[in-house]
Amino acid sequence: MQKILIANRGEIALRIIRTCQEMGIETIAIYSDADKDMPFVKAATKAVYVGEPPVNKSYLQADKILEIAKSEYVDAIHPGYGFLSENAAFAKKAIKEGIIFIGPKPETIELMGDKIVSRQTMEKAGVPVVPGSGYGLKTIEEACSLAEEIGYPIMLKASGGGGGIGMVLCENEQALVKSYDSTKTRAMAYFGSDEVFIEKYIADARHVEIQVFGDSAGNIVHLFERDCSIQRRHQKVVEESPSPFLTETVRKKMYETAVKAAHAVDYINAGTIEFIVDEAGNFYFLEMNTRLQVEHPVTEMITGLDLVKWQILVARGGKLPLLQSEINSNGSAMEFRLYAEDPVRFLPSPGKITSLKMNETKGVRIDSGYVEGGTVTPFYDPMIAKCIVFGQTREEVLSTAEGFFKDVVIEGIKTNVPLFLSILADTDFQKGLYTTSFLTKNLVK
Ligand code: MV4
Repeated sequence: MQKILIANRGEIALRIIRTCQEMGIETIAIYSDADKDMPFVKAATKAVYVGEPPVNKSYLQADKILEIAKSEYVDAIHPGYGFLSENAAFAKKAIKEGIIFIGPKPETIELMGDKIVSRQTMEKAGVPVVPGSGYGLKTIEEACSLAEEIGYPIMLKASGGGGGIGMVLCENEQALVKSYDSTKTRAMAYFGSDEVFIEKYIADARHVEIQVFGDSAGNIVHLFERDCSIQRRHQKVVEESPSPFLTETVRKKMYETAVKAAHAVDYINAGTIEFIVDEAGNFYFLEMNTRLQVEHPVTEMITGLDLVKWQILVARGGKLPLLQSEINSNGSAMEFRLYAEDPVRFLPSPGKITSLKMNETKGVRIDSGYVEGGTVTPFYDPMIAKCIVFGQTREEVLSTAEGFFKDVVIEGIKTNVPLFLSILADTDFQKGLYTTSFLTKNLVK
């Protein structure tokens, strides 16, 4: 593998370029008009114009991107996260052109994209799933009688959804009747399928995911967990590993279950098994993300591994570099997603970053997509950087993070740094006592 096209932008494009440089691999970046001055464009071996700023005219232009890949004679495409990273048709087309797609098999992407089929597959493999219908509902009567059986509150979920999109919480039958048709209509419009199913709603839970990795020889390992319970409107804000909540018994069971889940689909490359964990420590499969995730640096900091390097090694047909017994978790790591946003109203705050001062001191890693003087445009996700803090203990991480964010100076745009400081000052958070309702209950009025 001598040349890789990066079908992405911002911090993740830079992150992939860094590993490629270390491995002596050339990189082709693609960029829209809005991104022509971005650091990732300058960092790549070569950058090729892809289109106008809107995503449908640039980073989602599958055929255009494949044309560029062919004309640049790349060996592989790294899709990053978002955009085309979980688009099975794109992966298929790349492979048909003789280009390696750095990710799992297209069939796996497809299977996991269907939340009913993925649920059924996991259930068959002996992976616990949330009590629910597990098949597409035919009528509102069927939905109501099932919900009655399971017990309210329930969640009505679209089969084509995921990541919190296309799901509605229903506290009672009245709410279910009210949401049923509109959820189906919306599912049809967004995902091209109006199939919906029901699950019991697991309240006050933790959202814990397990990083897994597979190679084409059938080896699969886990790389421990990430607790992603600190979210707002399904937007993750802080992720950490180890999870401060899991007991050693539950933790071990989750690792084993995640590896079993990955084996059930002969998983290749980097993937994440998302679980919801209730107060008693029961955990249930929610979905599998078939890509490198935004929060992968948390895992890199506790394992000392380079997950992008592993992705490339495996995509080349190589074996996983380490056995499970050779992979260790050390210390504690926390990632803060720094957004150009109004911290009070949680709305994007695009604009020119006139000042960007962050000290990458001991215990801090910054994966940034921007430099001072850069502009956050309204066309893409407003995340400007990920601040990953690590140390020997969680206490050390909390103290390093507080010191770090107190010194951050960003001008020209609003950011969510004030939110990080209030999270860090919260005594429940300090004790590791938080669930998916933490932000709305404790901090956001
Ligand atoms: C759930 C759930 C509780 N019960 N499903 C959100 C993201 C997507 N992967 C699935 N998600 C959830 N599914 C059942 N049956 C809780 C979540 C969830 C969540 C829900 C409301 C508010 C914040 C949340 C954060 C993480 C997960």
